Amino acid sequence: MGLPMRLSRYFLPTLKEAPSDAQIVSHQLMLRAGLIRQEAAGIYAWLPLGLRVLKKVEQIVREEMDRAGAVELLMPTIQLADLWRESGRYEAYGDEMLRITDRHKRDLLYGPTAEEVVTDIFRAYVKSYKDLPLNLYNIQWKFRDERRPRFGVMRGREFLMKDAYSFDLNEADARAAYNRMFIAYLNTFARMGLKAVPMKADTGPIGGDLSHEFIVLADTGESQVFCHKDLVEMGAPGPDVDWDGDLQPLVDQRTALYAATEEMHDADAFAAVPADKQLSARGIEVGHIFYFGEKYSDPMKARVTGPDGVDVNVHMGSYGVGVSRLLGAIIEASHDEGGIIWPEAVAPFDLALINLRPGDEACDAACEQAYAALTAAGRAVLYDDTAERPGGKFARADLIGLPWQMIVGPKGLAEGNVEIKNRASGERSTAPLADVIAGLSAKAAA
Ligand code: 5CA
Repeated sequence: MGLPMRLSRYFLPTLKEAPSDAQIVSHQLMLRAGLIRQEAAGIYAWLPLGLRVLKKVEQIVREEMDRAGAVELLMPTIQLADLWRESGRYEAYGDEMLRITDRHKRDLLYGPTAEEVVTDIFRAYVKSYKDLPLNLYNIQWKFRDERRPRFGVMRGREFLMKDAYSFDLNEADARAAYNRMFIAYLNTFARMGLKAVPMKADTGPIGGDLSHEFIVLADTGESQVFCHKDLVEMGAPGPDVDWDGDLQPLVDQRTALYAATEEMHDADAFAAVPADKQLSARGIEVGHIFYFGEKYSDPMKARVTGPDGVDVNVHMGSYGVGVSRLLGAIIEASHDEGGIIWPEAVAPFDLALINLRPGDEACDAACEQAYAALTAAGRAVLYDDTAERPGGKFARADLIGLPWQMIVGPKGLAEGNVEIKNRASGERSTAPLADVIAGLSAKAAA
């Protein structure tokens, strides 16, 4: 659902050709379809169509976090260097951190992640084990001064991340929190039409000893992936899991199957996977979860009083999703020669309504009728009422990849018919206007 739009009044600057420095198909298509514009290396403006998709992806992430019991807040992009000195990460983080000085010569930084800030908020308010478990998340812009920003939003310098942080009394509870996020991630990516496989991972500068990456399989991915085919086919548990029950069996089911990236690869273990179940592919990391225990709570003194009256460090985990990167990943996984094929759940509009002859009384009347009726039925319609020639309209509709196209022209209308095309399958059919409106309206209700 969402506001409908007349293309003549919209801002959709599509390009015939992508700039030559766009190397991968998702980057090319995001530029050509008018989703983003590069303002500086790794820094993008989100154009109206891109923003609509970004918000939809963000909303799916939000809903699955909420379902898993996490609580949303919003932390600032600009953080105090002193907090990072407390955790010991200020020097260690290195050149990827964008450091800023304010007019009082105070050291600030643009947050690359928010473990320190969230721990500071936690310790200010939470003093008792009775307030645990707690999982706080936000969806906020991050900045990492990547050495090689590339592939558009895939490896940006400024990017949108969902980051969640769990606080628990002990390791067993923290592991239950970790498992909740693990399952929530499987559900999140499946809702976007993606096959994301969990892989045991390195913890890097975030720290800790338990970590999984979630990797979307795509030929242009930066990670080399070795995994068991069944892991890819298994799908997500769905919304009906018992969030307060023991999720360990569901997690074990997946982690029992071999999966690794190039860095963590164990060739002998992979060789033990039956030959017809071996999958060597490439992939894109869209999420990364970490359990790191007391790594931040100890130096930053995030403590609660336990049931026995003794103060203890809380056990923490952090859970990231690359929200802006997901747009690139979805396009890598879903496109053809004509352009993007948005999965329905994240499409910027539900359908393109294409008027082949604006100014023709019958065409205009039919389009206005469809526009009003479908909007009333909850469908988000992008109405192409521009003066462009039919060929250009068809190419643009394919490029921007809305799930349906409804094509209204004088010939068909003379017999009371319009054409409907499914972007993904390419299937076309012709039917009376009223039937097509009813059919598309029913899809919204379903
Ligand atoms: N603090 C932890 C978890 S909240 C953290 O920062 N993890 S991370 O470094 O793995 O980042 C989380 C996710 O953000 C990654 O899985 C990836 O999908 C996305 N991400 C990381 N760096 C970039 C980047 N330069 N451009 C786009 N997305 C990125």
